Amino acid sequence: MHENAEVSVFEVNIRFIGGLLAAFYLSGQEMFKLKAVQLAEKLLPAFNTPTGIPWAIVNLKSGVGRNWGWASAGSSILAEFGTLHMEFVHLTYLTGNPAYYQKVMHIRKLLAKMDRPNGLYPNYLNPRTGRWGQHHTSVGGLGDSFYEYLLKAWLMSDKTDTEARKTYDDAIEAIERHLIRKSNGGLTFIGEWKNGHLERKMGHLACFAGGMFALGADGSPDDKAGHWLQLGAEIAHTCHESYDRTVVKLGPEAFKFDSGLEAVAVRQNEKYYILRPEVIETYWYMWRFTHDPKYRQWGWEAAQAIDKYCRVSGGFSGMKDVYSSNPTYDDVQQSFFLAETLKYLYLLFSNDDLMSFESWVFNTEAHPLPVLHLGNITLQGSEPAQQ
Ligand code: DMJ
Repeated sequence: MHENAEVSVFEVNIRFIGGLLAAFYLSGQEMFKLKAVQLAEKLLPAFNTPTGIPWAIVNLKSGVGRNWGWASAGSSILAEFGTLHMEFVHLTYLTGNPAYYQKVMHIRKLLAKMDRPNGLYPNYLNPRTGRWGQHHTSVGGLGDSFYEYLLKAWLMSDKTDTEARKTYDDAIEAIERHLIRKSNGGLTFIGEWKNGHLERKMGHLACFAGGMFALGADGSPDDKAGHWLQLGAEIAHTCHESYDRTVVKLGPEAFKFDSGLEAVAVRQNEKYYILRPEVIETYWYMWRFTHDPKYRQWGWEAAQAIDKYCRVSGGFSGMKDVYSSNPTYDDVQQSFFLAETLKYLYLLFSNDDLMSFESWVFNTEAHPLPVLHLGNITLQGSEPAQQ
């Protein structure tokens, strides 16, 4: 932990802190809580920026932060600084130290004050100036879990965090208006917004949104629960098509809806599958809310395909081309394969009372955190922030 090494604030939070917190809640062993808190302390220096929007990367020893070289104009990434809320609220809840809660609430307040082009949140925000970078908006990579955490902040608060719910509702309304379209062949997809132009391409990552729309349906304004559940089902269908239209029956990293193409990858470097969970995640949520057996059938197809094409002698591997029956492996078993893909498959074939939605909310890495029944407890606390 005192290594002179740089880490991603987002990755450490969703995988390690989220995983340790879930391990603590599930086992009751203090050691997991202690480790989560020690790790979180190491991330706090990342928030020492002129705006309080954290750097993407922090050095565990020196506390010096920086951003990814590829990010627009030195920006931090929406899906990274916007995916800390659940874990940080739990850290304050468990320790009584208000610092974590204050950090993520500060991010929320700052975002609430900013102008949004067409009501959309760009993926890039400069932590020095507090200005947006390029006006790119995505429900896939670079944007995805920001929207997920707005909804889950509300669910995790036992639906008392109505500010989070309203922010989520406004965000997905703008997304539906500007990013969601139906293809000529009748497939609903979520495109990417780039400087006023809609790119008719959907990433595998964006497939999680089907589950998110279903999870958020109950509690949506204007009696639109049925509408959001239906949209969730349409996204699930489209993402299943992206799997079904391949040779191996596992979907590509990104697929297009353009010039006669429907739900297929075009570029060679978008044809890979790296054991990602989002499509199976959406099947699980859709199953829970509808009990339509097709979701279990689709999940089983994916499980069989993973077993057939991704199993290698040392475990499971990603593959480079889902349109080839002779897979070339990338020789990596991503950590989200166990944390998410297999967990969501397991849950898809389990009863609804296993990790019920009344009691648990899954972080973006599928680590379950309990719903907090705070009653009159205020998280701001009275103790000074420790830094
Ligand atoms: C996971 O690490 C998380 O779900 C993240 O939010 C984005 N997707 C990857 C796995 O594909």
